[in-house]
Amino acid sequence: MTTSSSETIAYLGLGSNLDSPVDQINKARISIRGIKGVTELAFSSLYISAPMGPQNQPDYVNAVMSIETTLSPMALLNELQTIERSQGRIRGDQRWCARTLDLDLLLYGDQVIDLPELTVPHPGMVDRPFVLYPLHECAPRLYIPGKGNVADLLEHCPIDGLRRLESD
Ligand code: A4P
Ligand code: MG
Repeated sequence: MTTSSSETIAYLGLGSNLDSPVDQINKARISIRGIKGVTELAFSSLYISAPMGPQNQPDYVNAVMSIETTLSPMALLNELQTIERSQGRIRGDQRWCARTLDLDLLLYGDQVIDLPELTVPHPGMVDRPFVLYPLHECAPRLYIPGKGNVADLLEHCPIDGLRRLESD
């Protein structure tokens, strides 16, 4: 939803499976809150799941954060990549390899973006339990442009071993 004050609601996917993943996610949350032009609206529980893709890597911890932002989608992506780098993210040659931190721009208002560096809604998000479950927690009535309601998508997405981590 784009509001009249040019604030846009966006949804971010956070993931980590290296170097204390829970700490990595919590640290990233604090850094995202610190971006100028970003206000946190909601933060989901943390979830743990087996890796999608190559299996010779640790389990992932994932969460979803909703924000209100005055930044453009590209400016927001740049800020997220700066945070990934600051937390030691190294991009290997292999797709879907282990990482200290992965920050994905899942949704940006109701925009559909198809640029070489940015695809929104994030490709594959509607088939991934580790995205849909935390997203549904943040916004149970959300509509994903061109895809459907998060609640309906969740109903058709097997939970596939995803577990919610108890908060302390
Ligand atoms: N890019 C394009 N669209 C976006 C977007 N909406 N958000 C571009 C963020 N980035 C976007 O990303 C490669 C390029 O995608 C960026 O330079 C950006 O310009 P990357 O983070 O370097 O590569 P990646 O994450 O390895 O690739 P990809 O295809 O984005 O992977 P995903 O979809 O992020 O999946 N298993 C579990 N259980 N949990 C996970 O979180 N994550 C992955 C990675 C694999 N397996 C997983 C999980
Ligand atoms: Mg990614």
